[in-house]
Amino acid sequence: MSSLLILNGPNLNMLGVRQPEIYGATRLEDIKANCVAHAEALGISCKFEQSNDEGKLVTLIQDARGVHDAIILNAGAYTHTSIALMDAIIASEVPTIELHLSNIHAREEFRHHSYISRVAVGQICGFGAKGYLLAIDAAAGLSEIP
Ligand code: CA2
Repeated sequence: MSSLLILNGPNLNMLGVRQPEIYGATRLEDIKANCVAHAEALGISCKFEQSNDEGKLVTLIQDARGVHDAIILNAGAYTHTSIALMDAIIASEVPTIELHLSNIHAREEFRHHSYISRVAVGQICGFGAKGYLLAIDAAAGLSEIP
């Protein structure tokens, strides 16, 4: 594991600005800094991106093929709607870890279904901003998973 892509979907640029009771008070810029530092400590280089645009996320996932060893994806609300993101993950052949700040299974029914889960190696949710660091640890250990 030497190169990681961390992708964030729609509205996650609002983190720390609104709804801190659900998503926490940490801003996405701070999460990015913590991720880069944590990955570097593990000897992993890390690219961190956010987009509100489904097509841009699809392109970033496609472009990860042969470039990044793993993707950590918080697809935001596209998690529950996007066959396009699911297909991009399949096409990229890059092992992908699904991530959510909140525990989507304890929330509204419409958040319980994830198109990403069908194609992800695994899912981390409910641990807030700390989940990003847990996901990096999971990515670092991917080669140990049968
Ligand atoms: O828990 C997560 O990480 C989610 O991916 C966040 C998405 C939500 O649609 C998913 O069901 C679960 C929403 C991100 C919106 O983020 C905001 C942050 C601050 C203020 C408003 C929205």
